[in-house]
Amino acid sequence: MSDHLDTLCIHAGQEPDASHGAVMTPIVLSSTFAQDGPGNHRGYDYSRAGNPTRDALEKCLAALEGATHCVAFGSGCAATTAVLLALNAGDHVLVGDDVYGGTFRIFDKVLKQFGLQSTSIDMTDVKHVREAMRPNTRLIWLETPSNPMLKVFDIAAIATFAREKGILLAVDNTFATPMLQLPLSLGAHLVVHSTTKYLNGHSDMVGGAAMTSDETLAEKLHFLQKAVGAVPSPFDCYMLLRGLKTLGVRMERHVLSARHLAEWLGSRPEVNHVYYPGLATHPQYALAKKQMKGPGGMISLELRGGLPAAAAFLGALRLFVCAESLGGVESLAEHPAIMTHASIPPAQRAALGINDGFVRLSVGIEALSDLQADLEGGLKAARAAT
Ligand code: P1T
Repeated sequence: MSDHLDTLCIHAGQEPDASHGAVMTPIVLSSTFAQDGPGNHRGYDYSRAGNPTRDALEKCLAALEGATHCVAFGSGCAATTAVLLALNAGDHVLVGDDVYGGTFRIFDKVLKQFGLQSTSIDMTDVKHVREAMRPNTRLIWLETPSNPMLKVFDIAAIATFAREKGILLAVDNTFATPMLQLPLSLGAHLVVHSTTKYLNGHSDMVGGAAMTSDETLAEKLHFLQKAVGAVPSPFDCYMLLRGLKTLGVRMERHVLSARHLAEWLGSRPEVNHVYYPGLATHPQYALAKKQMKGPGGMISLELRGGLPAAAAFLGALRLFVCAESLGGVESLAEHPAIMTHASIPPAQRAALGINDGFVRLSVGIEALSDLQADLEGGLKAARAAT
C-alpha cells in the first residue's frame, strides 16, 4: 500500500470484509468466538483479548505512526496507565513539566502508591533531562506540543539522549497527530494518543492508543491490554476508524484557521500573550518548524484582567463552546486552571503561566470569519469586565 498518510487513514487495516465484501469495516459486537475444538479457534477467542474491529483500528493507527504495533485502549488515560504498568515498582520516570492534568494525576495520585517515582522537568533544554536523570530512570515521558502551554520539545535530541542511556522515550502525540509529527521517525520508542481528540475528530467517543516498533514493548502492552482489560468497545473502534478517514483534510483546516487566529489575537490589546508554535514570538518557533509539518490547531492565550476577563470571555462566546477536550470539528474554549489542569498543584501551574487569565482554544473547522467574529465578541466582553 502507498505510504501516503492520507491514503493510509482511509485504507490501512481496512480490506473489504472477507465473508460479505463489506467495504466499511463491520462492527463485530460478539464478546466470544466459536472454537472448532478446545483451543482451536480462527484467530479470536474472546473480545477482551482480540476483536476484528479493534484489529482493523490497530492496524490503521500503527500504519499512521509508522509503527509495527498499535495497542488500543478505552481512553487516553488507560493507554498512559498501561505504558506505565510496563515499568516496575522503584523505577523512575522523567515527565515533561507541562502535561494534561489527568496524566499528571496518574503519576501523582495513582502509581506513586505502587512505588513508581517521577520528576516533572522543563525539557526545552536537553541539559535539564541529563541533570534530572537518576540511576533508576527508565522512561522519559513528554507531550509536544504540550497541554496547555504548547511548549515544543526536541524529540530527536531527547531520543538520542534516551538511547545513549538505554532508557525509553514515550511521546504523547495527541496535539500534533501523525499528520503533523511522527515521533517514531525521530527516534522515540513509543507514541501515545488520546484518540478522543483529533484522531476521532468528532467528540463522540473516548479512546486511547499506544504505538511502537519495539517488539518487547509491544508484547508487554498487548499483555497488559488483555490482562488489565481497559479495551475500547467495537463500536468505538468503528467510530474512530470512521473519523480517521478525514484526518488529513481536517488537520489542514485546523492549522490554517488557528494560524490566522493566533496572529490576529496577538495584535489585540485585551490579550497579554498568545502561545502558538506557529508564531515567530514562540520560544521554540524554529524547532516547531523543523520538527512539525504545521503548528497545530490549539492556541492558548493570557487575557489582561485575570479571572473576571476570562470568565466574561468564555461566557460571551457562542460558537466556541466552553468545554473540556479538544480536536473536534467544533471549536471549544476552556479555562485550564479551573477545568482540565485543576489537578496540577497551584504552585506548578503558576510557574508554568497557567494563571487566572489563561484560556485554551481548540480551533474547529467552522468558517474562519465566524470564528473570528465570535472571538471578537469574547474580547469585547473581557474588556468590559475589567
Ligand atoms: O481523556 P482521555 O482520552 O483519557 O485522554 C487523556 C489525555 C492524554 N493526553 C493528552 C495530551 C490529553 O490532552 C488528554 C485529555 N485531555 C483533555 C481532556 C483536555 O481537555 O485537555
